[in-house]
Amino acid sequence: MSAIYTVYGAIGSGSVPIEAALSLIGLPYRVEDHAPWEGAARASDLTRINPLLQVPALALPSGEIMTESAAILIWLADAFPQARLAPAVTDLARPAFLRWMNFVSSAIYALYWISDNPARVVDRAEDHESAKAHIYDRIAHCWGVMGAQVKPGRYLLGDDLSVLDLYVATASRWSPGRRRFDEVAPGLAEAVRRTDSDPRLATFWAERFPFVDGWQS
Ligand SMILES: N[C@@H](CCC(=O)N[C@@H](CS)C(=O)NCC(=O)O)C(=O)O
Repeated sequence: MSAIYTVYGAIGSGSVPIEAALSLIGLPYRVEDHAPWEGAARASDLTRINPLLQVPALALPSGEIMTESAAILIWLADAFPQARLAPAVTDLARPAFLRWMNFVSSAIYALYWISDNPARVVDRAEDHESAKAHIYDRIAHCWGVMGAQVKPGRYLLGDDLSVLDLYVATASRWSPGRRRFDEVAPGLAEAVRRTDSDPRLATFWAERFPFVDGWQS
């Protein structure tokens, strides 16, 4: 048993908000990078951690493995309340917190299983690009739905940064990209930008999801 947390992840992937949360909480952790999208052979050592061959996963000091980004983020925030990374269970913002954490996971993140490799569900290669375009339209629509209903303060759920901010700041950079996110959910843009530029995360973002030229598209 190790006293530190192990994140199974990849640069720019769904492990990024988890790594950011661990860093803000101040927990000791190490990252084991995997790139499951590079093929089953490269990813095979991930099977003992996550039989779905996906990152992120988190190995707890107890040895227990968690998968599912939203569950991991909610658990971390709840297990370490002193970091104030989620509204408490009795807080009026808690229902919205749970709602949007699950929305990002199920309505948006889950779609990348298809868009990252349309051959999983679309047989004809010539149809893959249009399948991807439809999925990106759906993702933009979902961000728009969220943008129409969430009324941020300094951050998405009010004046405190929560793991929802870390989750959205990461996922909104995936295709169709932050520029389109800002177009469809303009009311969320400023709060998300505040998370991008949080000074406590500057080194972290540079290492794990750098804002390179053209990052918004
Ligand atoms: N439901 C999972 C989705 C994880 C996921 O789709 N991860 C991507 C990387 S960001 C992945 O590992 N893709 C490889 C694959 O699905 O084959 C979660 O929320 O953690």
